Amino acid sequence: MTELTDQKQTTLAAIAAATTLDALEEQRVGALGKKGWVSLALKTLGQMSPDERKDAAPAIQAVRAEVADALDARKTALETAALEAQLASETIDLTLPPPAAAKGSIHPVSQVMDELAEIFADLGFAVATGPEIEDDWHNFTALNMDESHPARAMHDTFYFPDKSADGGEMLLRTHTSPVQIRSMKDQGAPIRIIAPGRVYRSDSDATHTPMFHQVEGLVVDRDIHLGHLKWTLETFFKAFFEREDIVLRLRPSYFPFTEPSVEVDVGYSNEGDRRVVGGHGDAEGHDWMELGGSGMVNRRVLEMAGVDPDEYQGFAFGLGIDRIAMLKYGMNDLRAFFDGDPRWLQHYGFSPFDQPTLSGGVGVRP
Ligand code: FA5
Repeated sequence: MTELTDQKQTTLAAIAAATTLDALEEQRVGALGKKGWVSLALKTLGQMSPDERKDAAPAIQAVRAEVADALDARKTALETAALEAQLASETIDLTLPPPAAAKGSIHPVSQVMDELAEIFADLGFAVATGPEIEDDWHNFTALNMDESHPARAMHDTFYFPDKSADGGEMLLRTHTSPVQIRSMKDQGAPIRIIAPGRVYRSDSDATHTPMFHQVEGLVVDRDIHLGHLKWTLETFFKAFFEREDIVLRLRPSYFPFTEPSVEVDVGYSNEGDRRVVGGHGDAEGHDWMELGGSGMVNRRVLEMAGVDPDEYQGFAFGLGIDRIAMLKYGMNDLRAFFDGDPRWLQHYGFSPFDQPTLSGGVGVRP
């Protein structure tokens, strides 16, 4: 028994002195493991007489319990100390400045759409929208392009495999002009709207992308004529480019939905590799650039949209937003607009605080 007490004292001292879980495990195996001294002592009970066993058994069991309790207590203490040390080493100093991270920016196309809305709102236009997944009737037929019309071939259209509920073709709209039809059907005349948005054509090079942006303009009222169209576009471009020397050229053209139709060109000059709007396109060092199409709304279109063409006339225009953004902010490849390259966005993007306003300026440079 004395031997057992000595072994117990030695083991309890070693447990108290253990500083790692491994050292503690060594003590457990040495005492309570299969060949540990407590286990060996328990095995001696079998050879004892019943009287001897009566005294020895509770004594050995008491030693066993004492050693097991000491192991448990020391294990808990070591684990708590390890956790506290880890927590102390992993503190976060909230007073440190945040690490440098790329900030988001407003895409030039979104910024230009806001500029358009601001300028046209001042001229009394509301902003209208329509679906990008359109049916053949709104995109073509109601715009005076029935199924056999050759002008349909001018738009490289993305069609969907499934037809609409009434059996018509479904497609990605090829221009914003279907919003003219939807707005007139909804609101009737008189009407004054712009409709900015995405359009799709299977077309791609440095100045054409399969998805691009247009803004449609539509004014329908009594006694509207081509002079109103020219004044509106000139007033818009002067405000948009923030310069007075904007010269527009209206070039005779053809669109099935307008009659007469005119293509809108703006005079510009080259400064290095940048095109700068302003001046007469025929002047020395100048040229013309096409910005969009326009014209007087064809009376057949008014009829199809439920407006009486004997009472109302209108003009409409469709401008390429990406093109006017490139011209204003000096990018030279349209494809970069849609690459999502953070360096390009950082350079050409806008801060959310650069809200275009007529009083503060619609052309704040980033
Ligand atoms: C039209 O889309 C007519 N709906 C415009 C219109 C509206 C005419 C109302 C009359 C009345 P057009 O296909 O020319 O027209 O396109 C208009 C403008 O969109 C072009 O002048 C050009 O600035 C821009 N655009 C056309 N195709 C692309 C393209 N693939 N990528 C970028 N911009 C384009």
